[in-house]
Amino acid sequence: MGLVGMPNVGKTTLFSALSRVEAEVSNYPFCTIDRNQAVVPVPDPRLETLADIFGQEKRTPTTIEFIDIAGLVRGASEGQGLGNQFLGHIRQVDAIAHVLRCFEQADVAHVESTVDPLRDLELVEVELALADLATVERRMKRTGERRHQAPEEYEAENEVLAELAEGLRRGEPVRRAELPDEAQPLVRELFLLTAKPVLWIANVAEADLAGGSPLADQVRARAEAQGIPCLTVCAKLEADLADLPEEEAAEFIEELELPASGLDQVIEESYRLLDLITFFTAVGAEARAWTLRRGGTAEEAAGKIHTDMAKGFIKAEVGAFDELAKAGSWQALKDAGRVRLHGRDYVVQDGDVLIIRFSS
Ligand SMILES: Nc1nc2c(ncn2[C@@H]2O[C@H](COP(=O)(O)OP(=O)(O)OP(=O)(O)O)[C@@H](O)[C@H]2O)c(=O)[nH]1
Ligand SMILES: [Mg+2]
Repeated sequence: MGLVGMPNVGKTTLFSALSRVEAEVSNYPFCTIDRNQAVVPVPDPRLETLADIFGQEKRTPTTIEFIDIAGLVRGASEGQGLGNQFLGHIRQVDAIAHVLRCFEQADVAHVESTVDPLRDLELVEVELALADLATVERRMKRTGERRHQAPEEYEAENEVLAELAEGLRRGEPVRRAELPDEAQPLVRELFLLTAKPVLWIANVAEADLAGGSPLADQVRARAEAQGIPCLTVCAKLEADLADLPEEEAAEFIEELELPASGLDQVIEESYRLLDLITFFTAVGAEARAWTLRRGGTAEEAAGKIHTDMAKGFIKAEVGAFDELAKAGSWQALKDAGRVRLHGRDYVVQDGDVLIIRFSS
């Protein structure tokens, strides 16, 4: 997950809250030069229940990786700011969290002088679209050069590329283009920035968290119209809370009558956006949550745990978490006939508890 946005909108502040480490924060634009990476645990109450059922002390959540990317400015697609380098960083992430500044704070400079999240949103989207357009045009040139060798391939590919280019010239992200299924492999191959799934994060002042913010409302309305997930957080408060011991933070949240942790929302929404599912294991002394792409098989799941498990895969015993929680124990679930034996091609479901049988 990449944190993207204009300079001084609060990306690094949010990132340091996420990573619970102090990344460098300053009120000068471009303080993030190298990208920062953090591996963040994904909160999941099911893991606690599972560990209690199996009587395990050790609980290992699954994780998601966040990358704090430096601010993007007008002209980034042509190399302004630290343009190209950062666009390269965005290219490597699976999904984007676009942070939008909705807080006014006189001593924090805005590179465009005023606080206007919708303008910022469009500005960044246009830069990303222009960067994609350059990618598409380069590819068109290459495709064109092969026109005589493979005319049919050329035609098909050129058609898709032309359509992509047309939308991008209007500043429209590729994710909004209605492309035929045949176009998808090419889109994937091009690693287009605007094809990545995105969520918007309205970063508001602490005072606006409870009272509401007209600027965040603007962002939310736009998000709803475009079907994009949108969250409101106060990055600064999240960073402050992350520094407190857990109990104090919880008291603080209650006192201020804040909604559930904004950070958890960011993590959970990101996980959903990446289209990942969670499966569980509870073997030996450890209950553990694991990540799998939606549609992944039992064999792939085994491979997440250990390559030997995938290689020597025999069968998987599978129980659904909800049924297990109701049954109260694995044995009770078994007695009820709700533990199934599946082969390597079984498509793992979110919440499955797996016991893999394998030969080593
Ligand atoms: N009042 C207020 N200030 C904030 C909030 N979030 C960030 N800031 C301040 O804004 C300034 C910039 O924050 P950063 O997190 O460094 O911004 P950035 O988006 O990483 O900026 P670049 O790395 O330059 O692209 C810092 O002084 C933060 O303390 C917020 O929610 N409320
Ligand atoms: Mg930063």
